Amino acid sequence: MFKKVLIANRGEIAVRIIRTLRKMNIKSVAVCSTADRDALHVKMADEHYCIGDPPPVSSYLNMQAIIKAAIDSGAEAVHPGYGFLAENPEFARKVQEAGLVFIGPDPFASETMGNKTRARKHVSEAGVPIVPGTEDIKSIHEAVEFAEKVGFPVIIKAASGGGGIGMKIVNRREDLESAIEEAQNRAKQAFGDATVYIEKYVSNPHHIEIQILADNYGNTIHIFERECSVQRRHQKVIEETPSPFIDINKVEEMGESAIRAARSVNYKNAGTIEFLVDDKKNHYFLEMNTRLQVEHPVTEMTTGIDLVEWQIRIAAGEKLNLSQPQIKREGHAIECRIYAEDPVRFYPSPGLIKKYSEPSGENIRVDSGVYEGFKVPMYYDPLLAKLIVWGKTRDEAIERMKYALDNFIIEGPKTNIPFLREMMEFPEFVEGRYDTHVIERFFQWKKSK
Ligand code: MV4
Repeated sequence: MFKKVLIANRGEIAVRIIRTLRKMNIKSVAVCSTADRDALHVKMADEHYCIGDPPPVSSYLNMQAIIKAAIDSGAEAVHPGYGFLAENPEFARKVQEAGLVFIGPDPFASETMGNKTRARKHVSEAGVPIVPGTEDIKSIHEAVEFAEKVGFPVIIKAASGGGGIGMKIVNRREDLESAIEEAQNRAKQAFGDATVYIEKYVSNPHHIEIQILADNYGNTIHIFERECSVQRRHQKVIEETPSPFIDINKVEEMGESAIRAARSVNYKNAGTIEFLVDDKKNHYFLEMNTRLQVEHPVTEMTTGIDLVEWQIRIAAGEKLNLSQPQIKREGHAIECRIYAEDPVRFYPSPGLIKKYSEPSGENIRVDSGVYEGFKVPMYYDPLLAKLIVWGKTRDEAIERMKYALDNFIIEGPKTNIPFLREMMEFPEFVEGRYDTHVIERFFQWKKSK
């Protein structure tokens, strides 16, 4: 096993990774920008290296500085967390070339999955259902032909995109040409690649994902699903497992698809396959996230599996000693993401945390990156903490979440806690009959009250 691991990240996920490193008796090395000298992950780590100025390009995206810190510290491996360089194949390659272990899949997997049309082709050839769609669009003629074949609405997506950035829904033939041009321009701006493709638009879908683990010896298992339909502007806000929308037979079917998708790129380590599920409960591959996800704790709370521990063990060459029938789950877990943001306008709200007190109690978990007196920098994602609760039933989990939200005190930055608390009373959420448009309907419900 490794003796020392560097965490190429910040905030709650860096703290989360350090916690498991400590449990495994592995020394932790933090990196930080000059805006994060007093950050919690720096205080928690056994040692730290300041790697650059506050803007991410100078620090948390600075591959050379991070790799130098890893070498100088004597770390044997690098855990990338999520975001920043986690899914960057060039970073994984550079880490490996420096003689270090990258705690994640080989660059081939992140490279293949990073290109959405390539990923679709790859998994579809392995027998995974995909939404009817085109390959990379080379002429407006191809686009028109496809849209007329499947019918409107269609959705234009960036081949180098993901996570909903640069998507455009088109309802009418006469809007298609200009929409493609606009999508190409945006894709070029956001990803440096103007390539787009078109899919049939699935209306009011569910966003459900499957967690997988794969070792270096051909063992690939799935660890059930997470329902992630509560999102706003493609930012997830609340996640839960089990999904109230699908039964265990459907989960097993999606689990099989997920394993096929992972195997198709010779996937190793922890990964997540995102699916759209339509009203008839057909599932379609959306994309694969080749990293640990923000919402991994709901899987941990219901299965008792420490996903970070398995990431490290797999990277160190251990065999998965868990077989599919051994993976059992119990009860229900819900995660609320606590953002430093204006709850009405959703603007980021950084600044000094004047008062901070976490809820505690049985079956309440808080994964936090902050503390009282910390000044939340303006340069990064405004996620302060994640609140995760477990209950024997979904109703019990919701009740516990209400209690926990009522006892989470954060003063200074504005937070979305009031929004989350109200959501726990929104009938559609409480009854578990929501889809990806639930937040829009929540605001209508509030207005009508
Ligand atoms: C779609 C879709 C409907 N049809 N693709 C959003 C995130 C990204 N991973 C893919 N996403 C979607 N892709 C097809 N063919 C619906 C979504 C989607 C969505 C779309 C518009 C507004 C909110 C949404 C929330 C979740 C998913």
